[in-house]
Amino acid sequence: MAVERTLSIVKPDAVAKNVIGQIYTRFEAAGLKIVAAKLKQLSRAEAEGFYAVHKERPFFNALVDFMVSGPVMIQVLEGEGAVAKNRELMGATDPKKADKGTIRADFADSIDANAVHGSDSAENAAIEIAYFFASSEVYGR
Ligand code: RTP
Ligand code: MG
Repeated sequence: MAVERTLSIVKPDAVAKNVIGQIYTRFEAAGLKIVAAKLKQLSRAEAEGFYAVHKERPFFNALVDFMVSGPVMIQVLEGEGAVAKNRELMGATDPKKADKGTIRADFADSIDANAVHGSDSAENAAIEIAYFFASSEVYGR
């Protein structure tokens, strides 16, 4: 499997719960390397732009409200099959449906406050990484 990169966000609920380190430990234990990271309060415009694919969806305003409710921890993860591996670690969007032992099962409260974001394809990962990081800020291989 190819070494690839994915964009991960620890969302405001998990930052407020003080579990950034516990989530990072899961990435590292799965062989994913953190090659860029920043703690950031998103503006409304930044959150709307990031989730623009969802702008016609009924949950869009609630999603943006939530994403600007506090700082988020944004990172680039690098490793073999990083996109799928991160999605596996995260678990299903709705924590009630997430497998035991996944990040969302263990740290998320609801489908809105669901602890983490992860890119859903290598193509979107490249777009999402460029949305938050200059190439000079990513320290991968
Ligand atoms: P994410 O993009 O945040 O990693 O989550 P995801 O791929 O698992 O889910 P996605 O379909 O991309 O939806 C983005 C975020 O919108 C919220 N959502 N709410 N109320 C709803 O039916 C609903 N559906 C999605 C979730 O917070 C989800 O993470
Ligand atoms: Mg998504």
